[in-house]
Amino acid sequence: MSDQAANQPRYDASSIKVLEGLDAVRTRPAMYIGDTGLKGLHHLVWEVVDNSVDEALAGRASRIDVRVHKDGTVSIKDNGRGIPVDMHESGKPALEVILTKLHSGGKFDKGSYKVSGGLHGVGISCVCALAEVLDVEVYRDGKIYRQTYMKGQKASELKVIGKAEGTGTMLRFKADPTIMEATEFSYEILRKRLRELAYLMGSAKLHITLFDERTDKGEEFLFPDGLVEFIKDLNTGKNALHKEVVYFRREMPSQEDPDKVYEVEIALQYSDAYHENVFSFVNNINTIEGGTHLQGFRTALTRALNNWGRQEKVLKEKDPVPTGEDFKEGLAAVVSVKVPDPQFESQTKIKLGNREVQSVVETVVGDGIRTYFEENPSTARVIYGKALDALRAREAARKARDLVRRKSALEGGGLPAKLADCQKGTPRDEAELFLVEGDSAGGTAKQGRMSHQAILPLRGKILNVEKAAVDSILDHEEIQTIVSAIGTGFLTDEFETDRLRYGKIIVMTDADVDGSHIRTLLLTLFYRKMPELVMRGHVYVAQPPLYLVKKGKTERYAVTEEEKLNLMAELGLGAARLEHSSRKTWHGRDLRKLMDLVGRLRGLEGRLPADSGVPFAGYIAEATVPERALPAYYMVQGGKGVFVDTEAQLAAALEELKRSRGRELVVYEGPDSPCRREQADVEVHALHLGTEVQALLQQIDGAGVPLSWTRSVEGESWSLGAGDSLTQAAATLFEAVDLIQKHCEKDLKIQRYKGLGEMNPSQLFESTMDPARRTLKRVTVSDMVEADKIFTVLMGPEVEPRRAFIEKHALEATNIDV
Ligand code: 0RA
Repeated sequence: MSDQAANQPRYDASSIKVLEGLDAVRTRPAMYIGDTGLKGLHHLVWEVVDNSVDEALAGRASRIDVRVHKDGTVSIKDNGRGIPVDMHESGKPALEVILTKLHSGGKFDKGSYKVSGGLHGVGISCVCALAEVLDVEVYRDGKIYRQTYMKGQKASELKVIGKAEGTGTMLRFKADPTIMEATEFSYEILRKRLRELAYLMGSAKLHITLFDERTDKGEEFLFPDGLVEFIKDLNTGKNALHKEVVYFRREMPSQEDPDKVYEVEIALQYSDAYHENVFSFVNNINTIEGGTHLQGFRTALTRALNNWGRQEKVLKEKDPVPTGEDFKEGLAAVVSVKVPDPQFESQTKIKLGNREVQSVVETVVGDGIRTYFEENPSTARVIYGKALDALRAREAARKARDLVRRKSALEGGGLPAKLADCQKGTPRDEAELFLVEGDSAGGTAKQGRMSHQAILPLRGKILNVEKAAVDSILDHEEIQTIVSAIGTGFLTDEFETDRLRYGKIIVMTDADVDGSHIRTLLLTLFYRKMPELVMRGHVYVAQPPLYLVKKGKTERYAVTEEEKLNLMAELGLGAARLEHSSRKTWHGRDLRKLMDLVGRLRGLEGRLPADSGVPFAGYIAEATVPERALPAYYMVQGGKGVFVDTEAQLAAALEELKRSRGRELVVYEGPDSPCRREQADVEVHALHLGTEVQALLQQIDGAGVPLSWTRSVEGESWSLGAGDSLTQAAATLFEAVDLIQKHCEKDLKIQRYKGLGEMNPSQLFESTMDPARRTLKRVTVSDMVEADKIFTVLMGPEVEPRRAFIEKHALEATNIDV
């Protein structure tokens, strides 16, 4: 980034007005971008991307390249028309108006078919307002234009900096940390949305790429078949009932206002799965709560299918008619609509409210399905057959359930014999049900529990509901037991929240492969057959400890590896004392804090450029006193490395070297360099950790360490020991911390638990069940697409994708479900 401080903005009357506009964004960021956390941060990216998408929708752009840079900036580059740079009537370049004026619609409105936004659509000026630095490049008229802004004000004039081949826009920015709580972009968040966009924009053939320089990871998203590919992706690993994805798209003018045009795009395919998987979008935004468009789709689908059934006499006069519920089984569908003036129902704006959209979608889907079935009768036949099966299974299930109810009414109470219920009269919200792996751990839990806690021991693995039909699920004894203990009944249409008997349902399994399998099976049951339980946050996973750390009479549990290390420090430190030759000493909590800071500082070593050979201790020793500013570059020449503080100094050093060589230099700048390292005259490594390291150094200084600690200084030393006696000496703080770590491990007893069964009742209670001491993980379904994919791959019929998935995610596999 250049020119950052070069030109201070001029304040004439008009620019003051502009500033007022963007000031509003800076004082109330949440009003414009939702929040200042991760969501808001990425909202800034979507704001820019939406503009590029608009160019693509107008048929003027075919690529969007998103890149997260090492310096924490993100850049979005497209090959659209480029933001106009000519003079606006205000006497400023149009670009400047667009970047500094809130909602600079009007003159710059890009015509009738701007459909993106709705949720986004606050304008790129908001991005400019909330960026510490924003660089913009416009490629237009054969020239490259460039300008820099800081916190919403221009920091340089618009300049031509070179010749351009095509047209387009590149915006690169860093969020302003004085306003935004989150400033680090997440690859996963970017990936998920860009992929979705590429599917939704498929028919416009938009090519999207994402690259993350921090990890050298990148992906391309190009789905010319759009929603059809989206559906194929959703159905990976499932057995499709018909080969071709049903697809149609239509534009419909509004009845009231013929200038308003709606666009409806639908893709669907049935598989032999037992659940549905439906996604809906309005103007490319995922409406997770659905709305009128989805309602229209469901109504029309049910009606069109039953009309076909009657017409073809597959459905006889007196037969029971399949309902919407029956047509859901095995359905994967994407409903994407473009609405010129979307109205969203709730605050969170994820449910479409426009009434007229329902009838528009009904018409399009009704016509579309009818035509499709006329042309593809065999597809209609299998889909209808599947719905009839679902109907019969539902009937059979109802009869079976009635039987079970009658039976349990006869037997009294109706609660399973294995259930050790909580005390009568416990308020429901306080009541907890533990589903425990194995009879033996179940027994232990029963002995250790409190009166508001119920225990249901489970024997072995429950049925995989992903693969089973409704009647066999109902026949499964273990599932019957679980469902009747919970009280609600199951299978969406039979589910009654009011009959829920516990506020928390807690899955408690061993921390091993079997345990994780049993946990996944249980969560599949809840997620698929009683999704309300998950949505309403009633389902939890217990966190049994992996370790017991003991010192003398003190016993503490650790759920994770990291917790174990912290505990070892905490308990092991005991009377340990660290002393500097200046007589300053640290012990107890102060010592722990110092060790933690030094540990975190060391953790940063691994994030220096891998091939740079920068000596970490040497880098730290360069820190200035007292600001702790750090050099920005490491330059290696003839095998000798030197640190260089600033870009200007680097330029001077390179210039000097060039003069002495009498020719252009070959410079190696890391693995992406065009030249081979061995051929280079000089290596230049940019060090990006400056601010992070600086912050830690300052915190360590703040812990009272003499400022000289970053270097080893003659006559200064560290010593450590316990109580009064100091027994060991170290030359540097790093060395001293190593020695203390070793000291901590003495006198500690560490026990590793292989399962719940290895604990006695009081251990199990205090580590895992006691509300005052335990940690529980609430199960959420934050990403339905990913969650569904994982469930399908892990639980579905196909072996090969499962094997590949497990290999790829060997380490995460135990945590995917929570
Ligand atoms: C205003 C008018 C025109 C295009 C744009 C803005 C525009 C903005 C962004 C932001 C990122 N990429 C963008 N691409 C274009 C219309 C330009 C014309 O009519 O020539």
